[in-house]
Amino acid sequence: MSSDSVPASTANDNLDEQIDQLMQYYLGENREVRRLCEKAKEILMQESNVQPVKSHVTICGDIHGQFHDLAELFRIGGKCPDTNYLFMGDYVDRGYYSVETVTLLVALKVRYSQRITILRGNHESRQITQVYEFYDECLRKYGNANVWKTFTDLYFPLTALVESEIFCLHGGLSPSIETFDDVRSFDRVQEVPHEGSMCDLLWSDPDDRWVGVSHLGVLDIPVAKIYRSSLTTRTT
Ligand SMILES: [Mn+2]
Repeated sequence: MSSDSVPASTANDNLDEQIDQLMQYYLGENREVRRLCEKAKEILMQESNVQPVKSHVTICGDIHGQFHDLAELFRIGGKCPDTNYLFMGDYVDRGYYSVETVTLLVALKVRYSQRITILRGNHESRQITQVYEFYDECLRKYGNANVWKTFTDLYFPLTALVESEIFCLHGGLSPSIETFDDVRSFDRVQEVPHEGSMCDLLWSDPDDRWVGVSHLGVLDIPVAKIYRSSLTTRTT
């Protein structure tokens, strides 16, 4: 029987079991991780570079392999799908549990695609993860780079727009982006370029001199707020 013919309820039972394990620092097997990522990729490829998100949603910043912090976040904020989540990138590097962290988030995305949105951060990149910890962690935990390759081939959406009002992204705006359609038109299935507008979305930092002004005026709809990845908050 091909995997496609497994009834959805059975597939979900298996996935629920897998998620329960992943919540306990479980390190997925190479094959399991690859299967999860294949399913996640199908879902993610349907999503926009400016992914629409409905309120209420809890918006979270960098996790950076700090699995304990992610577990604490779910403990305080409620588990997915009881609470809807929007993560703004940087799941890997720095902490010791990058694999466990990103595997759990991707598993939740596969199970509850409408309840959790996962954006790309500047660390969701082959180049950066080789300089920092994720690549080495995969080698250490799996003995090869397959899992690293699988995760860095996912290409999460670049930004999200909550209720057409709150623009969420990992980095910041770009002087060369004038409309949301500019963002929608990027081909995001690539390494983050070293310069240019897609690089700005993932890398730029706020500048105190421009708070409240920034490049807001050039976006094509009034955006009430812009959330960057350094904030964790809940919309009302
Ligand atoms: Mn970061």
